[in-house]
Amino acid sequence: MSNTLNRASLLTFMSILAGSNASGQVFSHSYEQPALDRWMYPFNFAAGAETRASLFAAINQPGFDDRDGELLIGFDTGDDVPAGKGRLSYKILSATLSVYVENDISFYYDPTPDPLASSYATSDPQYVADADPSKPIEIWPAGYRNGFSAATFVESSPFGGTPTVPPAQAARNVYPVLLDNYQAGTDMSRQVREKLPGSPMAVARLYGESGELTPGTLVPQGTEVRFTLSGVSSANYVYLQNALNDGRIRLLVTTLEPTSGGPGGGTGGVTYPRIYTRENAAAVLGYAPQLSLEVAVTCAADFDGDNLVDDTDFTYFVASYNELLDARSDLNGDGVTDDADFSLFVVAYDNLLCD
Ligand SMILES: [Ca+2]
Ligand SMILES: [Ca+2]
Ligand SMILES: [Ca+2]
Ligand SMILES: [Ca+2]
Repeated sequence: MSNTLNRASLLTFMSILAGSNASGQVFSHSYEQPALDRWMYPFNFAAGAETRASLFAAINQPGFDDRDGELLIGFDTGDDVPAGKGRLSYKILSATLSVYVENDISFYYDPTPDPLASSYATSDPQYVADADPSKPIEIWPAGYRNGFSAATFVESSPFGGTPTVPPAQAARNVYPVLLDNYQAGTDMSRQVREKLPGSPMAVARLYGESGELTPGTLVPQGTEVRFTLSGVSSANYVYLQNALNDGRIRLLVTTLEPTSGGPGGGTGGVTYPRIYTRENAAAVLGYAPQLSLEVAVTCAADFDGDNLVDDTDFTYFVASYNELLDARSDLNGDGVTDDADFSLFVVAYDNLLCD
């Protein structure tokens, strides 16, 4: 009992101390436009300079990826959140990425994941009907091939390797990737035809001037497409931590909303989202892709970034520990939270204050 009281008093004292003598620090920044945005589409001949990006799928069309028209967005964060502190130092307190709809009343708002089988051919025995109109807009980590990486792929870099003549199935240099805790990845470009299970990092919620749109309604021009990147899965959290450590966040905005007849939608008109890029004249009006970030850079066991390792952090730790294969409370950097991490947590908890 007296121990508890002593600890409580000490905690109050240390909280005051932490405010003035913090080795840990919280960094907040809002980016009004990205360092790069690039429509990833085989027939884009204005690589990086295009003023809008159409998001659509070419499902089961030989020569094309299912996720065909995508938007790669990159923010360079090193000037605002110091890079190179080691993955475990980065605690994402909040992160929101927003892009804005360029076309008017062309697709419906779907805020919920659809079963993958709803994208199968209707003749497929596993096919199920989509319960709500359109497909959600998704965001994925970026995977690379042909020697490219987040450090080397710029918005004017080539779309893909062999085959060099579009369309270029399985050849895009940047692709949406499904990661595990160890950051081994699967290219999800052909998720439908390969019937790959796996969810995106987040699906978008859509907002207009008077709040969130009503699901199932047509989406007006200028609508905010908002992705909440805090509370993402363990593997995606590790991806974001690594990105902050490298000073480069790269993400792909995609959808499985199908099209036919190319970006113009053929004779049926456009039925998929188009997104403003930073090169669009409307970008100066606030329609460029944007990122708001609040990140604590602190000791590994301080999960809420207040520079103390206390009961709040213990509660957070236990949640990951109970999941076993969860990397969000990983303290020794092996990609899982287990007894080895618990031993490290106890030491940090006893120390209370981050260095
Ligand atoms: Ca661009
Ligand atoms: Ca749907
Ligand atoms: Ca803490
Ligand atoms: Ca571990």
